[in-house]
Amino acid sequence: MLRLIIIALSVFGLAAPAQAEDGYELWLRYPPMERAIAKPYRDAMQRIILPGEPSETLSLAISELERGATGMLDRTPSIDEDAKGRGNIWLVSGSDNVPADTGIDLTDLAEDGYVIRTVTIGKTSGIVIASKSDVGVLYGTFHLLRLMQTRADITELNVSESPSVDVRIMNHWDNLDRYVERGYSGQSIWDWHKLPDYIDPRYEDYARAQASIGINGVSLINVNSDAMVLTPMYLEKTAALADVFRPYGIKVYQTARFSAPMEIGGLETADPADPAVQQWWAEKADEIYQYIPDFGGFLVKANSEGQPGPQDYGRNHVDGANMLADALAPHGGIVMWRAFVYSEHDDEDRAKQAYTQFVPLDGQFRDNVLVQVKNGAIDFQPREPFHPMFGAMPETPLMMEFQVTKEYLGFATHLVYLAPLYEEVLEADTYAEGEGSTVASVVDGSLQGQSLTGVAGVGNVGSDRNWSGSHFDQANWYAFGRMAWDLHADSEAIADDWVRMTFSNDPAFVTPVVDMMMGSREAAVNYMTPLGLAHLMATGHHYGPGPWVCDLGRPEWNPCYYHKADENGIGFDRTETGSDAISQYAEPLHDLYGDIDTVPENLLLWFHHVPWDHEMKSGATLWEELTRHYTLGVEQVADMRATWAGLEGLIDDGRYAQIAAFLGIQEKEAQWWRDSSIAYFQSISGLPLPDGLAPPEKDVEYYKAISHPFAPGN
Ligand code: BDP
Repeated sequence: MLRLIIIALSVFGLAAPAQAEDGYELWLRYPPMERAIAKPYRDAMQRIILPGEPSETLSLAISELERGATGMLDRTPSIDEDAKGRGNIWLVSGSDNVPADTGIDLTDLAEDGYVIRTVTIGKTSGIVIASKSDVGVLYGTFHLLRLMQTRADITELNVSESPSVDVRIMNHWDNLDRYVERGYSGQSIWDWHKLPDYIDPRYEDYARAQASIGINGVSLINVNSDAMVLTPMYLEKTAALADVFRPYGIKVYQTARFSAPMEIGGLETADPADPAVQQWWAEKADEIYQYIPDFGGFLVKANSEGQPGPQDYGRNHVDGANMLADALAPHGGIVMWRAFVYSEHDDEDRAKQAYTQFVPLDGQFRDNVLVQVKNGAIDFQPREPFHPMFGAMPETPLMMEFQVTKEYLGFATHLVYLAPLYEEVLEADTYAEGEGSTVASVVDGSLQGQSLTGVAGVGNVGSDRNWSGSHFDQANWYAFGRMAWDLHADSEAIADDWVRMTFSNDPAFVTPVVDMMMGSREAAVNYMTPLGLAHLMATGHHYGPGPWVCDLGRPEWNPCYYHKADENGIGFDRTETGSDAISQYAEPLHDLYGDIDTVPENLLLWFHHVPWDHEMKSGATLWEELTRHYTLGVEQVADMRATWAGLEGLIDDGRYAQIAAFLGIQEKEAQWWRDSSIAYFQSISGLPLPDGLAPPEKDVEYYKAISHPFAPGN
């Protein structure tokens, strides 16, 4: 019987293998291992030991091991109740089932943590993958396979892993009509029209990929939400997706439109203080849990960019979040209330508004509310200082929101590996409780003692065959999961794993590609927004440069608002003489950022309006340095392209060629960014170009006239 279930799962439970090397298999390809090194891996994979009937989740772990072993080693391990000799892999779920005499103690592990250990039990030996839960065993299985995929030594394993945070969620910004806001990889993968009756096999492949990196939550639609998703018709569809995801340890969440009681409930108000509104949400929650007993909860964008919210009724974020939290609490659900708020009716520096609104509310949110904060105070820019809310709300759990889709970083075609950006933010010291108060320690609750914790990533998954719109953007999805699991994970080590799993273990390929990835984010900063500049992208779609845009109705939608270039200098004065945003940072950052001589140069223009002739650390003037950074960014992309050209033949031609073409686009666009930015800022500074610097190809009017009305994702 057991065997039958497993065979059935292997044959029918997963989608048919994709065509060769089109990116569909992501980092889970399992190509044949080089014969010369396969022996220890083959020896280790003889038998899977699992007493009794496996749960659905454990069956997935077994299928995955089979798939990995068959692909990499051309051997299918047998499945047994009892171990024999060497080469056993014990799958152990639950502390009570840990084999005696292994010394394995699961007590200190998180529920979904795991250990992987090489053991000898009597006359048998092999590898134990043990967790308190089935999904922990599945995570451990993926970890073991990763070690094999990356050719790690698996003869003396002693791995112990617990995730940094509880909720590790991908936020989809997908609309019900399948258009993906800020999506560059095709349509939404959720085919709402055909749900619940047709379950696209891709849903399961998606869940498998997410589980392989420890993701345990998915919010399905756009934060600019549609109340319809809470109607019975859509709850039934959502439930069908939840059923697919459940065995993979993934819960579904939905975005909750604050005005839903009016739009689909027939009420005249959505005022959170109104008992009828409270009752409507409580009943809605009851209804949702009838469809989806393990529904995760709501993600809410309220009173931001025109979305409805409690402030429409003179209430605040606490009133809104707590009402929804109360509705979900009896069912164990949570609210992720977004702090991405700013208003055109507020004259305060946009970078200050979220802190101003939220920090006074510290301590007032219910226990099942997470406040979800973007990594920076403006909006997913190539570089921003960490959001000053981190550390400033000791009584409130703050959830990190990263963007995985590259809205402001060149869409799908630019190779920009984002893990160094995530790492920079997570490792930043807030000084909230003295030195060493990193953002990571705020987010994981260790600094200020929050018990509910989470990390969200705005996803880049779509209907494109390669899921992410480009092969290298898969790395951002992958790295997001790995870093949500381990907030201290090393971005370079993740890149190394990803390259090996996705392409090849050949050092002649791995080393240069990892180097290229590691430098790629800084290259993008250089050719787009160097030295602390931000938000200079063209209007609306954010594709390409638009630093000259100054006339939009809402001031904070204009790039001019952010760079404030004039004949004297450039940059946003956020010191006491300006918006005083520096006062939102703890000491010594307040002073460090506030002083033009001590602020890190890569944030200079974020915090200061700086004269063009200001002397930089290099001895050059700001103007010279700015133009050099733009130029350097283009050179860095040209280097990436040259590196890639030298790798032809080391991987399959199909992926090689697409990446080569995309790097060509990136170089062209980096040049466009550089030339247009220099041309525009020169028209303001009136300064000559530094000696030896190539002038922009065209004049500024040429660049201003470029328009892309159909750029994607808008
Ligand atoms: C901005 C996007 C916009 C989102 C918004 C958000 O341009 O499409 O709706 O963030 O996070 O970056 O709510």
